[in-house]
Amino acid sequence: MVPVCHYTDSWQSAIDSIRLNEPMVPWLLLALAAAPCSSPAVVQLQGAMDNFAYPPKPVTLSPKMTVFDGYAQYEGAGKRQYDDRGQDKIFATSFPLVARKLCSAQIEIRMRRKAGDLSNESLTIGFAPFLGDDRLDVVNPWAGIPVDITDRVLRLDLPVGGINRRILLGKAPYFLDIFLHDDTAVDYIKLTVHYE
Ligand SMILES: [Ca+2]
Ligand SMILES: [Ca+2]
Repeated sequence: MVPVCHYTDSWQSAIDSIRLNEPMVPWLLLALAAAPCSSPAVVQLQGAMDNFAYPPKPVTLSPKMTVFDGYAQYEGAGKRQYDDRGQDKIFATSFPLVARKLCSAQIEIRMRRKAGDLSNESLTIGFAPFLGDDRLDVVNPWAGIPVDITDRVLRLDLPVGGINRRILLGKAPYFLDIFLHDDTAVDYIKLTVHYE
């Protein structure tokens, strides 16, 4: 017989007592960790898979991404949309999430840089303004890529424990925020998740 896990009053009150800025206790980290994924993939695609074709396609910005200092300080033309080429343009977008426990999450980003650019680019993924545990991942998407390679598809598996913590314990609305600084054009981004 398959055991069934029910929330109990004590379990729920324990969750209610935890605030997002407090250290996580080991049993809660375990509860939020990924389980084996057998459910169908749920895919969100932003932009269009059209090889950076003009015109630019709109990004989606969460309320917190919109006011994030690192983004808000850039004026109109300094903000990049999908398929928006050129240098020194900040890119940001957000994917809406539902409050349902995930067992896997992956993003796929097709990106392009100027030939020969020795990039110090920075890709940040998490929950704006990306403080503490809300910064799930920070990478240089061009690290280790030869300078004559201008296009690549980056796939990243995201830490689902950190996402579950936000969407199950935090306050709505829930968005996964993506922030890219600042010489990389983005063709599209695909977010693929599996729910438990
Ligand atoms: Ca730059
Ligand atoms: Ca595109």
